[in-house]
Amino acid sequence: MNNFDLVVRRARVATAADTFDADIGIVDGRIVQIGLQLAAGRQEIDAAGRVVTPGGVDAHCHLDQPMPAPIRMADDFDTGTRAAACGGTTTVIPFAAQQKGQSLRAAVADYHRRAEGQAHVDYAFHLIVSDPTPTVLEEELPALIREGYTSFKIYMTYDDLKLNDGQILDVLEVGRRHGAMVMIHAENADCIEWLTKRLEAAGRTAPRFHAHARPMLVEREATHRAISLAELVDVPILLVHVSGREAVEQIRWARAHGLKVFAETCPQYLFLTAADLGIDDSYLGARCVCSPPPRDKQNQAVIWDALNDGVFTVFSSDHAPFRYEGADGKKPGGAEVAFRHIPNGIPGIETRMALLYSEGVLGGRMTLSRFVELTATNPAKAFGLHPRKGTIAVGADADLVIWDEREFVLENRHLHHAVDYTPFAGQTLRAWPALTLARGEVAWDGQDFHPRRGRGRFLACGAPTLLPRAKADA
Ligand code: DUC
Ligand code: ZN
Ligand code: ZN
Repeated sequence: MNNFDLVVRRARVATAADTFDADIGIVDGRIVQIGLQLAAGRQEIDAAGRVVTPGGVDAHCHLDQPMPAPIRMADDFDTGTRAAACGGTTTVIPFAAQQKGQSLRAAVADYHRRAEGQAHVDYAFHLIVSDPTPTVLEEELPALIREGYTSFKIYMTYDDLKLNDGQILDVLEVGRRHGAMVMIHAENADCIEWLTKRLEAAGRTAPRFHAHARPMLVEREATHRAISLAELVDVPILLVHVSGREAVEQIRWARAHGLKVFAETCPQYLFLTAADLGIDDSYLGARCVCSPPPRDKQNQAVIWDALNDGVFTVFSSDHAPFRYEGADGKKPGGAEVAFRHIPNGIPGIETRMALLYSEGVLGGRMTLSRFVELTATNPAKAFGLHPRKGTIAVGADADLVIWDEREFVLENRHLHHAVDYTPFAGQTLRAWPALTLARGEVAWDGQDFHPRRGRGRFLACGAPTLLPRAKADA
């Protein structure tokens, strides 16, 4: 009789702590044994000494998020989680976004309808709080946190989402009282609007001017303000999509003062620069319009250093998928529009893991354990999914990636998202998943995607475990 449904043999297992050689025994989608010379499984996969990491946890991605017409996200839960699986990500955490005037409950119910029965890998939800009414603060948020929505994102920019400082304090207070993780998009909205109007008055509306409207100081100022507001409330925060030196300096300052400030960065700040938004007025630069914008090579180096020395806890894609051609994406209504009207965001859910593995691990910039920590273990801890997700351990879900170390030049035709471009085309990759297992099922075999809508299940999140449990309020 076989003990195991599946045995992954001769794996070079990498966790956030160690790298070691072992076989991995799987029953009912869970890891039940890790050891040498395990008994036979009903199915066997020979990893042949290749590196095996936990499946990635992409803790910041946008899928099928409602947008103002005519704009529409290209990826829904079907295509977005298909792309995730093919790129080695087995858990995604997109956002149930509250519209102003909408109840948070309604936003969550709507988002469940979009996800239900569609996903190929597991998913949890963050909440976006854009309208923190007394009902939201006192009733909806506490109840939703108890039900497994333990993180929310708030914005300091974007007219339809931004909160003022008083509202931010109110939301932070709920985070503190109920032990939730508050993610903050830190850019100063008034500075951006002031700069945008001046650029428009001067006729500077091409995509590349998006970066001129959002210089690093608008991120620095908002980052410092977010840190100060969190200090006032005495609550941990996670600053998302940090782009360069000035925000990194604020985070280092906060840490040096003993503040519990976590930070996330994304591939666009390592692999793109502002030049990708265009060096002339060509509209093609719209493909790389995202916020904060990519900076320059010096700032890329700052982000690499900060990834290694612990400033960053999480590496996410911020996948925000809009088509370039077609009227529902980067050309709203079919027109080449002024930069303020270009939907912000780039696709990256499928390329996140391979970019960091290639340039980080194989490029000699970080250890394999640090790669695992940033792409899987820490995001699982930050959002209360560890140790079920984000590690290779007995009892964890059998979400695994076997890595194939081979060199190729990335093209959009290699990818499985529903976007008509990748901003990372032309990058030389040195690795790609040879196999992705999602709860013990082959989801990607190195050549083909193995679809099963509904394989992905909703995960209720627990409390973040990056820090010791906070003391209860007296
Ligand atoms: N910026 C965001 O804040 N969210 C989605 C994409 C982007 O560029
Ligand atoms: Zn954001
Ligand atoms: Zn985002």
